[in-house]
Amino acid sequence: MKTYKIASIPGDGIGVEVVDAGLRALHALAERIGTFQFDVTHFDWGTDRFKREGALMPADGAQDLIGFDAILFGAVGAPDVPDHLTLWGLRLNICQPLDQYANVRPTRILPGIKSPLASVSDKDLDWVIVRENSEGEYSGQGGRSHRGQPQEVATDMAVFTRVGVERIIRYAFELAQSRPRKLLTIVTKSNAQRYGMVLWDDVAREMARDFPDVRWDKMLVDAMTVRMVMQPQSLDTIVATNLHADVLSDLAAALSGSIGVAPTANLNPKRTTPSMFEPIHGSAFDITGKGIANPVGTFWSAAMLLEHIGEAEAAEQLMQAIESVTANQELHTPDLGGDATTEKVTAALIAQIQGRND
Ligand code: GGG
Repeated sequence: MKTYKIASIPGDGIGVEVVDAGLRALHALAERIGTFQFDVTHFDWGTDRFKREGALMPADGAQDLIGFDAILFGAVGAPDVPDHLTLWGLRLNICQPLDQYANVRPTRILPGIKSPLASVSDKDLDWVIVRENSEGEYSGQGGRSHRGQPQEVATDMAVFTRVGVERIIRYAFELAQSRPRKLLTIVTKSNAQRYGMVLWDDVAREMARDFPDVRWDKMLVDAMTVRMVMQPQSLDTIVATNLHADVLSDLAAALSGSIGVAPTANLNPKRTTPSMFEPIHGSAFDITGKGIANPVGTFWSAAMLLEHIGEAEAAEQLMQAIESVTANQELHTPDLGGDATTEKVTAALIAQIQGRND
């Protein structure tokens, strides 16, 4: 029997609740299939650790994750600690050292879920957003000086390297090529950002020559928000910078019905280090501990994890179970307009995996 080593990092807020649900789903699936199992190691990294020990994770914590087959992450962020400390102290402190440069965010309208766009059906909205995950506005370059003085200055540099841009645009072309429509939209702001974003345009044009079967077009990020809402069926694979895709993928999640169902893979496509899977949503302190967090985003992220480790059939089974759960309105959590609890949804998913539909 094959054993996969999984690092579990629930983090903050509802991350704890949804990662617990996700791990239960993964164990149930492994038991049902019987050819593999999971060896899970839990890491108590997050804001509670920050309050106790002054850091969300150990200084060389990313090194502790080397050797795992994958990481299942929950969420980071707390109401009483500045967000830039928590984000940089945990999530980015893992993604950057492990070079998880491709952040992949599929968006579909799952069965039983209604898009807020009145006339949009599930066939009209089937996207994958590829978020550059290592540089751009999240490079970590910048600073703040002359604090408190009128001439105080603060910068966050948007850094784009040819290596960084080429590898993410190549990844996006390959992904677009693997999907039936072979359609890629490259999002920039190259009218206003005339250096880094023009580099993106140049690389896209050069790279397109290697993918003659992929149709591609370019959009400015502001116009892209309009196209996502007005012509969702005109899009398939989308690639954008770290910041632009962060924003666009939240819009995409909302258009698919709820951010609670949206998944993410932070991939190291070269597989030199483990990749990390997490729901898009954050820690949601307003509902933490109430037992009503939507676990579907984590289940879908777990399906992406299975696909990544080579268990494609198990991933497919998990997606089918997810879709049968979302199809049942009684299993919708409050973010989807229902009153189901995390536990009820998780139990129903596990029953589906086990072939018990009670
Ligand atoms: N599970 C996703 C999460 O915890 N996100 C927190 C957050 O603030 N993310 C910002 C970002 O993705 O750049």
